[in-house]
Amino acid sequence: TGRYEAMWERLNLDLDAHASLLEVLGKFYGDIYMSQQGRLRGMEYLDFVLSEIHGLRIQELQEARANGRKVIGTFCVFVPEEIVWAADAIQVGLCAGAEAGTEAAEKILPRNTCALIKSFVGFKLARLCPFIESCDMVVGETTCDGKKKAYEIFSDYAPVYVMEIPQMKCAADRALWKAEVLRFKQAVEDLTGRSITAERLREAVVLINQRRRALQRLNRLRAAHPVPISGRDVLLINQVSFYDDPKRFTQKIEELCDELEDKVRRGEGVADGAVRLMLSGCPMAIPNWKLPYIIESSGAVVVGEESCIGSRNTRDLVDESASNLDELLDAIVDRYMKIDCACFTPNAERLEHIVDMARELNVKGVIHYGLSFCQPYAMESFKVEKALQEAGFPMVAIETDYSMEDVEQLKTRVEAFVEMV
Ligand code: BJ8
Repeated sequence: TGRYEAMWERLNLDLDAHASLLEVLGKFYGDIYMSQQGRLRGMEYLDFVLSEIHGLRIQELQEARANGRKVIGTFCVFVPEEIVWAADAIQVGLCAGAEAGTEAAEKILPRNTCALIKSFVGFKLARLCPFIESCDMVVGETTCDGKKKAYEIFSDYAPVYVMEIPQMKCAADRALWKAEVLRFKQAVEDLTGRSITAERLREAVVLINQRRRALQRLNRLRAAHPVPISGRDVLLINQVSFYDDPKRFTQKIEELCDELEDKVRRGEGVADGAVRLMLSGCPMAIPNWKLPYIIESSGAVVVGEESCIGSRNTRDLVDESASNLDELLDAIVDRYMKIDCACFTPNAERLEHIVDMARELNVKGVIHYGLSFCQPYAMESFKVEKALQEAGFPMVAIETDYSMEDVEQLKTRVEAFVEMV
């Protein structure tokens, strides 16, 4: 880490607190990831990317900025990434999965705010995140009330731009969303000084679709018995997809999938005899690996994530057949309108997707994951449970945050569920 210290100092990080964060993260990663048996060759790339999380990738962003490119940070899969790449800017998903900084966050936010929100505010206030410090624009969105109001506060500390997200899916909502996509396009063009042409937008659509296709392929391979890859490895892959270079990442995941295909052909898997479970609910931002680790230490294996850091972000592609700028923008608008976040009402398609996934992946049960104080997902979990029950899948709802205090308690609940299904 010595060679990056000057860069972190330039980014105004709190060097001591940052050093302890990296130390904790490294230890946590060792326990949860490196301890797995028969690790896939393809995961070496992910190990490398993670070991360089605040190093090499930040250096790349800094170099890009020195060459005049802009960096745009996001917290939600609603932000149309294609627009950002088409303006030759770089999009990074900002992590919000660790407890560090919570104390600072609670000085300007209510304590009963979900951990994800406290985390992104806390990382900024405690000067721990080189990604936020590398951003020329941070995009917020009007999804849940917590985030919506937190961006107002956050805008005192970072260059925040807020997109309005519709709450329903009628024609008027689509029109609102289209207007918002156009307004965002203008904002990105203003920031970068580049105008988005049909040609560049199409290239960006293909670039991001390719990444989604690679992740779809990965998810399909998990339908195999036994499953060829652990759930926590796939979670990490999904998390890294938000901040790694998309082209390089896609190529590495395709290689990993080749390896998995061979494994499936040979009938090899991880966790032989483990109970197949699926996760559904709130996103697990990096480095939030708590629940999958607990599940996979309790005689089960996670074979799917119905989540924004999971299939909700990869399921739908943008139609590539559009021939001009307007059509491409419409295709983008339509693709993002399909997102079935619990912030929508009604949100029946999410229930269908969950049941379909449970069937396709042949799971024994579903664990619904809610972050404490997250109302949209907590409310919706009742409907999810009912839909799953009717389809013959048992579900347990687990609510937690990022602290490690409840690990034993969660383990007991997960073990009881694994035994029951
Ligand atoms: S599209 S899931 S990424 S909003 S956990 S902050 S909902 S109180 S994250 Fe999300 Fe976009 Fe929807 Fe996906 Fe609020 Fe709940 Fe916290 Fe949440």
